Amino acid sequence: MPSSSLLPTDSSVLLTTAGMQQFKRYFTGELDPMKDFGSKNVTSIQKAFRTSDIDEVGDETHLTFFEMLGHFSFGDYFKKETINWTYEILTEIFKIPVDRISATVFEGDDIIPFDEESFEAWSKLLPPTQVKKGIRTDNVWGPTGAEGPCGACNEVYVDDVEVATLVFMEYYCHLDKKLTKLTQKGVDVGWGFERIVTKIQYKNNIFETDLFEPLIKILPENIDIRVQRIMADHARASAFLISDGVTPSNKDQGYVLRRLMRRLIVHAHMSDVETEVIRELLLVVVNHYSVYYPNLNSETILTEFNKENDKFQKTFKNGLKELEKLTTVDGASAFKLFESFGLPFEIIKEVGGDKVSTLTREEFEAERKRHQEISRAGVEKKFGGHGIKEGDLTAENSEEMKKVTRLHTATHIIVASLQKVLGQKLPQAGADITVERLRFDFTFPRKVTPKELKQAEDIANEIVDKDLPVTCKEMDLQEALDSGASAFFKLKYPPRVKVYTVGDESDPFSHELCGGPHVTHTGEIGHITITKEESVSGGNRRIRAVVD
Ligand code: ALA
Repeated sequence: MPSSSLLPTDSSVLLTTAGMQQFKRYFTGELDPMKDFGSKNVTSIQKAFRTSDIDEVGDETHLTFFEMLGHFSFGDYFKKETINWTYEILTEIFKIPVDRISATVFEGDDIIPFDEESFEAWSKLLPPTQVKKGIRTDNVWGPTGAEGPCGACNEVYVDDVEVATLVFMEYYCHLDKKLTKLTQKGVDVGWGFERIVTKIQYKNNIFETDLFEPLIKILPENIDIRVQRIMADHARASAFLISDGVTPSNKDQGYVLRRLMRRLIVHAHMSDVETEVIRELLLVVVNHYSVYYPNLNSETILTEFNKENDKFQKTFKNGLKELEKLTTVDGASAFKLFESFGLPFEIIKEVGGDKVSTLTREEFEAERKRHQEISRAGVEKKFGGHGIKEGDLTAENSEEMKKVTRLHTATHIIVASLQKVLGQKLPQAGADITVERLRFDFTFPRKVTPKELKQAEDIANEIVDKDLPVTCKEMDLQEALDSGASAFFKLKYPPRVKVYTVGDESDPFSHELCGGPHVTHTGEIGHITITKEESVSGGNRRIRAVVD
């Protein structure tokens, strides 16, 4: 199976962090792998991004963006096979001596029992000192802060580097952390590609492999090794994020990308490296990887980088000066440096020396959140001085209100249809509805082909024909986001929000935060026709459609 986008369709996570995410519903049995793949076993090489590792980047094994080699069983092979194959590939294919291999298995607790089967399987292959029992935090794998399939796992090490995790899916972990048994057993294996390459190529660390060598080579040798690694990692990660449709912003995925790019810019400045070198790094990433990832687009990547660079160059040097003047930096003053000069937390922490020794990421993020809430409260929606208004819509009279309401629900349905056709979440960047037509913008790196538009239009009309219910629930913002509702990129939301669902709530066709109003059944919309797809500024695409 091809890698899914770094922007997941499953909105319970910000970015794709593991190979299993695109297969969640095959593990739960909701979808049938025989029907969709002709097999109960699939493999993939998945693009993955872990914000949680950002502070570790610079050491010998951690990255933000990495490739995960995965193989998966949905109700087919299980522990013994997986463990034997893992051993076989390590020793026979990768030629790694047995004495350098070790594994950990779950010791058991009052919820999930000791993983005896794995323990025995490994004990047949490795000497007793190389098979260890581990605690829940290391040897049970499942979704963090979300729901999904989970189970006991084995960690596999070469020397003291973890190269693979073998997850044996047996439970579903609910939002309240309760576990229920899955109807079938599954396997989710993930290998850290860069780490195993390090071992196969007899290198000391990931940055010495041929995956990173072309990037490190561009950087002057006299720069601090940690900085070289951060720059190589962040350039690679930025190129991949941009190509999957992320643009820098102060929110969500855009906030992650912005920090990576700004850290690149400040490090280049402090190490006396020309900004041009960052562009070169980005281009090398494209050259190196585009055979495998043809959506890497040097033009889009450079355009986004240049825009961010132009903005940030104007402010960051003053920010650094300001930081110099401070004697101690706490969450509030660090946030001020971000707000006024754009300095990301990572940079403040890196260049602040003693004055930031007590500053924590949590403190900074808490301050950022507090400010977002204040500015949200200050936002006032402005409506025209005439006509009627309801929720997000305005119209001259009630007849027109009915029409714009149909167009409004059609917008949600077209967005969801397009996401299905393009196989990824499309960050939305604005919408405008008049009595004649609907129009909305979204971030996507290329033109949507006429064929794809037609497919989306067909899906949308199928949804209309099915006359599905459209329901609305009011809830707390966080609860809404946790329930997987899509949110508009640039809008600021109040603490209580409405979520509109098209279709059955247990498996909604569309699930969006929105002020309404909407039709109550999709059949009321009438036939949907997409009339135009075009490019607008900032890497965004724009779609117009009519209903009749
Ligand atoms: N899903 C497992 C991981 O991400 C393989 O480590």
